Amino acid sequence: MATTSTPVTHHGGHHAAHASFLEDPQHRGLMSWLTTVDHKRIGLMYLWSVLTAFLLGGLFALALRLELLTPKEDFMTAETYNKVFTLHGAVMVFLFIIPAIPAALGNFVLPLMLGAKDVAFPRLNLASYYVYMTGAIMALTAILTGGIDTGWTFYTPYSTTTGGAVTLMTFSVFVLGFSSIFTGINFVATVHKLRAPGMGWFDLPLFVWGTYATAIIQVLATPVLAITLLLLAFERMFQIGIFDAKLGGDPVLFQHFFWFYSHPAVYIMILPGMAIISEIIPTFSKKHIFGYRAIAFSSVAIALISFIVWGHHMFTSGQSQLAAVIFSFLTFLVAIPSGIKVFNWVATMYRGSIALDTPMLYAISFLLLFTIGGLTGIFLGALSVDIHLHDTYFIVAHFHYVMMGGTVIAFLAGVHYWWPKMFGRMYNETWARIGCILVFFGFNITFLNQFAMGAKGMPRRYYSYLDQFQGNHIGSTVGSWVLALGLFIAAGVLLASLRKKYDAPDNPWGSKTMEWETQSPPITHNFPNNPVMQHGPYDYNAPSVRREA
Ligand code: HEM
Ligand SMILES: [Cu+2]
Repeated sequence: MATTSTPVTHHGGHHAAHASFLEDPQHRGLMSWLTTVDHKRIGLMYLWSVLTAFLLGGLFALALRLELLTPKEDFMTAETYNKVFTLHGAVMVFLFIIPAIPAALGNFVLPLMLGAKDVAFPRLNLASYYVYMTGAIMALTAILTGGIDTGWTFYTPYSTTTGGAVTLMTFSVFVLGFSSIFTGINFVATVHKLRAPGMGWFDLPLFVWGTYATAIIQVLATPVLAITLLLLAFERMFQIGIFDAKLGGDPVLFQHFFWFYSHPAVYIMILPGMAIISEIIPTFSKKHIFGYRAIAFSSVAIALISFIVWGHHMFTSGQSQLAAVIFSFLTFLVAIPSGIKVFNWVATMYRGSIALDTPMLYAISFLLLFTIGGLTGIFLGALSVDIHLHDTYFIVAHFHYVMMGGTVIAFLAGVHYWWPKMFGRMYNETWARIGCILVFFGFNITFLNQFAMGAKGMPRRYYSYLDQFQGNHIGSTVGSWVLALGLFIAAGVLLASLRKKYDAPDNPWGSKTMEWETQSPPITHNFPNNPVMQHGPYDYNAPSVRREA
C-alpha cells in the first residue's frame, strides 16, 4: 500500500530551524496564551475547547444509546431522556460542530495558506474566542442548573412554558452566535486583503473558497438566530405574545425564524468539511483538482441557495401546498452543487497515484458517508416521502450521516492532515488507520440501523418503544460503542505523538499549498520572509518551493 510518510521536501536535518510559535521565547507562560493575538494559538485554543464539547456531546450520545438497548425504561426517566437528547444535540451543534472547522482549523490554516502573518483583525479574533467561552460557560451552567427538555430546536409553544434553564440556554446560544459572526467578519476581510503577492482569486486553495462561503453565511444568517432566541427569551420572561397563540402570537412563526437560520447553518457545518476534502484528495492523488472553478463556484452557490430552502423542515407544519412544492423543488436544486463536488473529487482520484495515509482514508470515508447523507436528503425533499418519514429515526440517521459522517469525518481528516504542521510531530500511522476503520464501520452500524427502523416508523425522541424495533436499537447501540472505540484510539494516537520531540518535516505529504512552505510548527509570524506565490495550489508538475534557511 503506497504511503507518503517519508519526507518529500524535507531539508537534510529537520523541521523547526527557528523557535516555533509554541515555544517562542517572547511569548512564554499561560498569560501569553490568554492574551495572544496569534491566529495559530487562538486556533489551538478553539481546537481543545471544541474537542471537549465533542467529548461531552459524545458521552450524552452514548448514554442515549445505552438507554435505548431495551424497549422499556432502564436508568433514565422520560424527563431525563428528553433532557439528554436535547443537550446532546445542542452541545454538538452550537459548542462543537459550528466552530470546529472554521474557528479551530480555519483559524490555524487560513492565513498560512494566503501567505499572511495573521488574520485581518487579530484582537477581534481573540475576542471571538472569549465570547465563545462565555457562551460555553453559560451553556454548562444551564446544563448543571436543570438542563432543558425542548429538543435542540427550542420549538414553541412548549419552549415558552416548560421549566428548566431554557432562558439561560437561549441566551448562551445567543452569545455563541456572536463568536461565529466575529469569525466570519475576520475571514472575509482576511481573504480580501491579505493574499500573498500574485495570489488571485483563482489561485486560492479551495479550502479558502469553502471557508469564505461559510463566513458569508455566518455573517448573514446568525443574526436571524440571535433575534429569534431573543424573542423566545422575552416571550418566556414577559409574555409579549409573539409565539404564544393565547396572546395572539403564532407558534409556527418560530419554526420559520429558527429554520431560516438553521438550514443555512447546516451549510456552515458541511461547507468547511467539503473544503478540507478538496485539499486532501488532490494531495494524496498527486493530481491537479478536477474542475477547480466548478468546485469554487459550487461553494458560493450552496451558500446562496441554502437561504431559500428552510421550508423543507416544515412540510408537516401546515404550510400551503404551493409553499411546500416550491420548497421541495428548491431543495432538489441545492443537491446540484453538492453533486458537482462529489463528481469532481472522484474525477480527481481517477488515474491518480493514490496514497492511503490516514487523512486520505478519512477523505474516502467522507465521500461514501456524505453521499449517503446527501442522497437521503433528496428522499426527504420529496413531499410524500417526507410526510411519511418526518420525525422518525430516518431523519436522525440522515442528519448524522451529513453531520457526523460528513463534517466530523472531514474534521478528523483535517486534524490528521494538519497535525504535523500544528504540533511538529508525526503520529503512529498504523494505529491512526485502525482508529479510522473502526470509526467508519462503527458509524455505519450505528446509523444504518436507524435508517432501517425509521423507515418502519420508529419515532425519534422516544425513550421507550415497541418490541419490534429492539433488534435495530441493539445493533445501533453496539455500533456506537465501536464508533466510540475508534474515536478514542484516534485521540490517543494524536495525543501520544505530543510526547515525542519534533520529527515532522515542513511538508510530509508533498502538498502544494503555501502552509507547507514554512517550518513545522511555524514561527510566530508564519514565514521568515514575505512569501510570493510561485505556483498554483494543485500544480503537482511544478517543482517544490524550498524554505529559506
Ligand atoms: C458520536 C456519535 C453520535 C451518536 C451515537 C449520536 C446519537 C444520537 C441519538 C441516538 C439521537 C436521537 C435521540 C432521539 O431522538 O431520541 C441523536 C440526536 C441528535 N444528534 Fe446525535 N449522535 C452522535 C453524534 C452527533 C454529532 C457529531 C452531532 C453533530 C452535530 C449530533 C447531533 C444530534 C442532534 C442535533 C440530535 C437531535 C436532538 C433532538 O432531537 O433534539 N449527533 N444523536
Ligand atoms: Cu434543511
